[in-house]
Amino acid sequence: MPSGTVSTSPSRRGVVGAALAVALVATALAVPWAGTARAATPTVVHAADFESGLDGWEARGVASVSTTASGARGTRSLLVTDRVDPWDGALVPATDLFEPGTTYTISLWVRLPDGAGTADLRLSAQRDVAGEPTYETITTIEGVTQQWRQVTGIYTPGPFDTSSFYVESVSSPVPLMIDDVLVTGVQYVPDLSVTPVSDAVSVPFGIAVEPQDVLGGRGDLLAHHAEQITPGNQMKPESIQPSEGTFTFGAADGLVDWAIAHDMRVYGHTLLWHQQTPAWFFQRDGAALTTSAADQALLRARLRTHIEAVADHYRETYGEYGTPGNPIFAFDVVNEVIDENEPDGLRRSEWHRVLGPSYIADAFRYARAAFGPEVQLFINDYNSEYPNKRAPYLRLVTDLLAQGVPVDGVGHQLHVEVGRSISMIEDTITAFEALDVRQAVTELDVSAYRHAGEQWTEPPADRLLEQGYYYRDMFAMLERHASSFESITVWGLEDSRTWLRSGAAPLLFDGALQVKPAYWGIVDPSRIGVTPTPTPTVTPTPTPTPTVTPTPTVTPTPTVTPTPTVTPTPTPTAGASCRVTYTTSDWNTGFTAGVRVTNTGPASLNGWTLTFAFPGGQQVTQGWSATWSQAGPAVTATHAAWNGSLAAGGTVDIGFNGSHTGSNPRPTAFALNGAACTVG
Ligand code: 9MR
Repeated sequence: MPSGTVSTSPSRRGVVGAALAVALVATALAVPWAGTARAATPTVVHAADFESGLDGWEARGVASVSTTASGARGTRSLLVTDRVDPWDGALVPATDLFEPGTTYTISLWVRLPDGAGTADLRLSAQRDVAGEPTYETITTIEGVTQQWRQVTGIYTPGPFDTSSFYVESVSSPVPLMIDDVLVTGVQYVPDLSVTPVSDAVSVPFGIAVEPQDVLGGRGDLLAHHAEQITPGNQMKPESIQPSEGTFTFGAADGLVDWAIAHDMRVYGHTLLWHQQTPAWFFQRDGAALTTSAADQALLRARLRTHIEAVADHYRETYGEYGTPGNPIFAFDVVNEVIDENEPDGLRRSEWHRVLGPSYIADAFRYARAAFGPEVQLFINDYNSEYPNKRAPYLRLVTDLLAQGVPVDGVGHQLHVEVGRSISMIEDTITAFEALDVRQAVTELDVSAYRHAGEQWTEPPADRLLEQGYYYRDMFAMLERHASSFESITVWGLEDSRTWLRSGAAPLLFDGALQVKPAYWGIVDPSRIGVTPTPTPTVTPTPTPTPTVTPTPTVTPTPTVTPTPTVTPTPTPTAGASCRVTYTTSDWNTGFTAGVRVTNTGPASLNGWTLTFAFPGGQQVTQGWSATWSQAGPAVTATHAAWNGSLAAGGTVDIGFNGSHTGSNPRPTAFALNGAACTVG
C-alpha cells in the first residue's frame, strides 16, 4: 500500500527543490546490503502552483474550486468550498498522467482557510475498471489547521480505465486550501541477478499480491522470487459477490491468468470471513437474519452457493482442479474464526450469531464437495503462536478432524514484529504436527516497529538489520519443520505497499524494489553479518499469555484501504450511553487488552470515538479494529471503516497490544463520543 509522510516545515520549498528531494530519496540506496541499484529517474508528471489558474484541478462532488490570494503560498493557492460530504473536494484527472504499475510520489501543501478550525484531510486516488470504482487512501493528514502543512504520499496505481487523485476530508466538510503540488513518477527496476527467494527456501515460497504487483518491474520482481501467489483481496466475498447473485471475478482472474503465464500456483483467500463480507449475506429484505430455522437455512444456502460459485468458476475457466491448466491448489475456507476470549474459543461473528459453531464444519464440507479432493482446504488465523490462541485453535481443528470434517491444512498468518518470540511460533508448529494436517505460513510480515510509540519515515538501518536477523532466524526455524509445510507466503511484495502503517517496512524488498537485509536474512545471512546471540525475542511468561489477539486488518495509521464502494466515513454522533468491558492478559512488561463497547443508548451511532487514560504509563503498541492513537496517557480509538455503525444495544470488540513497566493498572473511566460509559 502506498505510504505517506507529513511535514510541518514552515519553510517554502519550490517545485524544483521538491523534485530534487524526490530524486535524492530515490537514489539514496547505497547501503552495504543493497543489490545492484538500478538508476530510476523520477519524471515530473504534474505540477501546480495556482499562480495563473487551476492548473488542471477540478471540483470533486458538489464542491467548488477557485484560486485565492488570501493566505496563499506565493501569490495564489487553490480554494475548495461548498463541500457537503467528506468526499467533496478537489481532484486532478490522472487517466493520462498515471501509468499502472509506476510508482508516484505526490507532494502538496494543505491548510484550512482562516476561521475554519481543524480537520483531518486525506489524499486519495480513484481507479475505475469496467465502471467499477476503487478508492484508495494514499495518506491521511491529521489535525490540519490554518498553518500550511506539506504532505507526501506514494502511490502505485493498479490497472484502470480512468483514474484521478484528490484531496478530501476524513469527516467534517470544511473549506480547504491546496498549493504547490508536485507529482513525480518512477519506474523502478528490480535487480534480477540476485538469488530467487524460492531457491533459498525448501518450502514453496509465495507472495500475496494486488493487481499492480504483476505490472512492469513489480511483476518482474514477483516472477523472479515467488513460485505461488495469494490474491490479497480479490477472492474475498465482497470482491466476488458484492450483491447477491452478482459475481465479479475480473480482478481475481487477472491474477490467476498472470500466475498461469508465469507457471505459478495460486493459494485462494478466502471463502468465509467476518470482514470484507457484504452485509446482504446476513440480511433478509434489509433486516438482520434471526436464528429462525428459515433464516439459518437461508444463510447456509448462501454459504454453499458462494463456495460452489467460486469452485465452479475456476473449474470452468481453467479446467479441473489438479490438472495442469488450473493453478489453484489450496483455499482458505474459513478465516479468523477463533476468539480465545470466548468460553468456547470461537469468534462471535454474524456467521456464529445466526448459525452457531456449525457453520465452520459446513463450510469445509461444502468446499470439499465443490472443489473436490485436489484443492487443499485450510483454516487460517493470526496470532496462533500465542499459547492462549494456540489452545482453542488446536481444539477446534482436533474436533473438526474427529468429526471427519475435511480440514487439510492449518494456516498461521504470522503478522509479527521484530522480536516476537520465534520459539513460541515453533511451539505452535510442533503442536499442530501431532495432528493429521498440513501447515502453511500464510501472511508473514515482520513490522520494524516494536510498538506504537515508534514512528519514522524509514526505519533506522540498525532496525532493518535486526529485521534481517529476525527473518534469518524465522526461516531457519521453519526449515526445521519444512516437511510439515505446504507453503510459506509473505503478505506483500515490497514495503511501500503493506497493510501496516507507514514506516513498518515489514517485507523483503523496499519501495524501490531493491533487496533489504530481510531478504539476505533468508537467502544469504552472511551478507548481513552475524549476531553474537540469537535475535532477542519476547517470550510471554508465565502463561496465561494474551487472551485477545489482533484482527490485523485495521492499523493505527492505515495507508491504503481499497474500498470497493463509496463508504463515507460516518460523522460521530454527539454524546452516547455506553458500557465498556476492559480485559487484559499480562506478561512481563507486555499485555493484550480487549475492549468491548456496548451502545446502551436508544439510538444507533453513526461513527464513534472511545477515549480513556492509562493510569500507569502504559503504551499502546499495536491496535486493531479501530484507529488508535495516544498522547501521553490519553488514548483515543476511532471506529474503523467497517464498524462505525453501532446499533442500539450493539456491541463492538476492539483491542490492542500494549507495554507496561511492571504493573498494569486498569483505566477507570471511558467515554464514547464524549459521554462517560459505565465500566464492567
Ligand atoms: O491485505 C489486506 C488489506 O489490503 C485489506 O485492506 C484488509 C481488509 O481487512 O485485509 C488485508 O488482508 C488481511 C487478510 O485478508 C486476513 N488476515 C489479515 C490481513 C491483513 O489485514
